Amino acid sequence: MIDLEKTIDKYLDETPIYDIHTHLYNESFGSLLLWGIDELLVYHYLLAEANRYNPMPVEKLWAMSKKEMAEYVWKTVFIDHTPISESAQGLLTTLKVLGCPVTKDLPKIREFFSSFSTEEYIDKIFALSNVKKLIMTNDPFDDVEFNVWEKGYKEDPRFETALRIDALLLKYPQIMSKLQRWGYKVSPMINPSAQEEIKRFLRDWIEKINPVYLAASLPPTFKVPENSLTSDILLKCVLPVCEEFNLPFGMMIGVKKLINPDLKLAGDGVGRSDISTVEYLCANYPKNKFLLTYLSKEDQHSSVVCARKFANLHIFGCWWFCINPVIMDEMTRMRIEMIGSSVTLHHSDARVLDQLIYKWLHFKRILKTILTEKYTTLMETGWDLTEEEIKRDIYSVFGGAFEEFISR
Ligand code: FIX
Ligand code: ZN
Repeated sequence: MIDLEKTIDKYLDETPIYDIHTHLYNESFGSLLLWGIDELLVYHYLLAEANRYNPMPVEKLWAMSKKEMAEYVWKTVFIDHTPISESAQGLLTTLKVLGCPVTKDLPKIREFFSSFSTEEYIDKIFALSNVKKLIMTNDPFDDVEFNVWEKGYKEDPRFETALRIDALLLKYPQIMSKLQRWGYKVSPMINPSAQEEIKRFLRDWIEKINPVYLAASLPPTFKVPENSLTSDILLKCVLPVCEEFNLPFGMMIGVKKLINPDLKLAGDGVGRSDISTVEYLCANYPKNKFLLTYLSKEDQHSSVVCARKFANLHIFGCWWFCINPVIMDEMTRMRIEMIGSSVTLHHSDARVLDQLIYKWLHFKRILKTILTEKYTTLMETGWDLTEEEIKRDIYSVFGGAFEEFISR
């Protein structure tokens, strides 16, 4: 008879994690790689929370230096109020695991971070979070990133790539001139020759950055098929190339961009989506593979039902407004109860390297309770559950199922 709690603790702690969606960058991307206390403090989740407690005129907010903005968030969220929100607690969890003094004295915290080089800090975070590798978000239409790919990219096997095509799908008229400047003979209408050029662009970037998948963040209104540029580009260009390279297309659905534009990155909202588009894609494009995560809590159940119907659909993560214990608990239970371990239960979506620590540790706390319950009822049937099977399950939901899905 295994010691259930000890075994679950062991493998939650020891199982290397494959973090399949982040906004992190390896060291060759320079200033795009964010780490340290000031970056942690100005994270857009915390900035939005500070703005609620102590709203600032928008011109004053964005005139602040990063150091000033960090001090505004620190004072507002951590000193003038109790840091009980998930993002605030997450920052403190990270400090604790790093061995940094968890003090109300911000200069003392800053002193701790000043003692690391970027290279040694990257190694430290991977070791402490037990993330074995992560997937970046690589957007060819971002000028800073484009220049790195042109001039300075150096591979670090811990940082894999994903080709992010939001602009191609959602802002084609605005980025068409860029494609033309790069030598792709595209036109306003997605006619057969434009389709070929868009496919050539996708093939060129797949060859250049070797992505694990293509992906886009999509609005709640995302619908295919429909008479739209998005639908035409997706169905006539993206999916054929994804099939050609056996790459999944990742859909992150439910973002209402800039419902409060004054908050910039912190200004996005959430909306309910319609699962019928995902059902249509999975059913009508059986040779394509799809990844899916919904932003709305209310859409989680339909995504699990859809995943149960289609083996070419892999659902993942507790995304953004779902990365809160109350929602992570509900959606993780739904997933395990309906599709077992054929799912990637979490991703960090980290924008600041240090966040890998708390985004995973806080999720593991939830998963420990759920797995203990599920294995207890399983063993009560008389099933002879082994330590190896628990190890296998945790490996699966921490990226193993994803690796199997992409290797098909
Ligand atoms: O589209 C995305 O990948 C989102 O995750 C981001 O846009 C969002 O700002 C974020 O970082 C959420 O965690
Ligand atoms: Zn993201």
